[in-house]
Amino acid sequence: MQDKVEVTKGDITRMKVDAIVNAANSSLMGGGGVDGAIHRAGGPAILEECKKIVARQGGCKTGEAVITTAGNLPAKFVIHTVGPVWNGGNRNERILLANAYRNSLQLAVDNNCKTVAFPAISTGVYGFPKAAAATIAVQAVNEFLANERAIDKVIFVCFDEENFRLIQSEVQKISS
Ligand code: AR6
Repeated sequence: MQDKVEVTKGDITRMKVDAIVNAANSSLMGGGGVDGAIHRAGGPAILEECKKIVARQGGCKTGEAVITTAGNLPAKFVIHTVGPVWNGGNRNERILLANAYRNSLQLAVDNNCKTVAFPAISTGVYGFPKAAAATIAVQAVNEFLANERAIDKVIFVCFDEENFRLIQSEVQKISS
């Protein structure tokens, strides 16, 4: 599995993969951070599809995921997932974060995506401690890949040095 997991530093909007994952919020109406960057770079087609999803199912719950076009981005799809807001750790945050990774990957499989790029979900505005988030993210992805062979590559795209270091160290653990 570990040979299917990569860590890189940079801007997820530039990734030429089947699907990039967006750290969205339940409204699916855009926001700051990576969400803002994806909508800005991808153009209005993404928000248009998000609005249709909202009309159909009323947004996206924490830990769940939805898929749209990637608009002008080099990726084919954007998978919007909602990570938990960190509230001290006793509000099911860890499970919900793992669910966000798992449900995003399942949606990727359901849409024939073989290469998927993730940002460090919940580690920005939502305040999830980065070290704990890195452990959960790599574990959830690794477990998923152990049971599902349809995914060829998962890339963690880290915007900051701290996440890059933490996630790389977690990936090294599963490789040793
Ligand atoms: N590429 C990759 N990673 C990025 C990029 C980028 N272009 N820009 C930021 N990051 P955040 P959250 C990293 O706050 O904590 C939004 O307003 C960033 O360094 O984007 O899940 C949504 O609408 C951080 O490590 O997402 C929600 O309301 C990581 O992406 C809320 O923020 C996640 O930070 C979601 O909060």
